[in-house]
Amino acid sequence: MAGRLAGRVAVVTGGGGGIGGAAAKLFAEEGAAVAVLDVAAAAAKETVDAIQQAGGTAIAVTADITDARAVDAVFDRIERELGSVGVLYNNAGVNSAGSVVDAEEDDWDRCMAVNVKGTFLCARAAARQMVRSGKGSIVNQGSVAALVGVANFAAYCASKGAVVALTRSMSVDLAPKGVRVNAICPGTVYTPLMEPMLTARGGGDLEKGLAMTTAKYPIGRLGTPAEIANVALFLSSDEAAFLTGSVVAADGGMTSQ
Ligand code: 1HS
Repeated sequence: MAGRLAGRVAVVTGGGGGIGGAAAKLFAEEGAAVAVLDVAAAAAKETVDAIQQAGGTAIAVTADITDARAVDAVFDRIERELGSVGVLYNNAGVNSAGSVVDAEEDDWDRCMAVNVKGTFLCARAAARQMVRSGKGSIVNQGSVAALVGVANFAAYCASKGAVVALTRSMSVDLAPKGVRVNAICPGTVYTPLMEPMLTARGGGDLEKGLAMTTAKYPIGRLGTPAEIANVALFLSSDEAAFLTGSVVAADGGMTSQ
């Protein structure tokens, strides 16, 4: 199949929906064989069914990305079933609640475990395969919350700051081995992940929270999953051959004010 990811094996974490679902479908349209990794098996299968119905190649895989053994096992399975991983989109992430004054320890731990450790573990498993084949591209999901303070989002901001720093660290280590590592910092995209935060911002009113959030974006609207997936595709493809360690804001101007 022709396309910008023709012949590649791509893994999309959190591929069961939202930005990850859009990216998995787009990567498959561009010729990749896609492993849709999601903690929710039914969601991963839904994305895979859509890819297969469109004539693409995909498998659904499930793992808790905070568990090193589970991550290593799932990447071994992907290598056996599809071949050596050439693209990883580390999209999976969770939200957090509260400022540093009222954030709960459990919430902090979960946010760090999924967003930071999960990104590290998946990157490690993928990078080992990529280094063996001498090429690869890893795209990590940062956030505008890594670049500016977002109110009542302490753990999330900290976790995404760590993802950006990890991206730069990995890019330096892996560039000589033919593996590029970049990060996207999306502004808010309306997905289920965002609903609790938006509702809390609106004092319990989701619509009000949405309006308050949209007002932060010079472009006058929130992003769409497809818009972020397009950036992930570009960074994953050879069109971005000279980009590594780049932190790409895709935020409708939110961090430029
Ligand atoms: C969740 C996503 O990474 C965006 S962080 C929240 C930024 S803002 O739109 O509420 O200012």
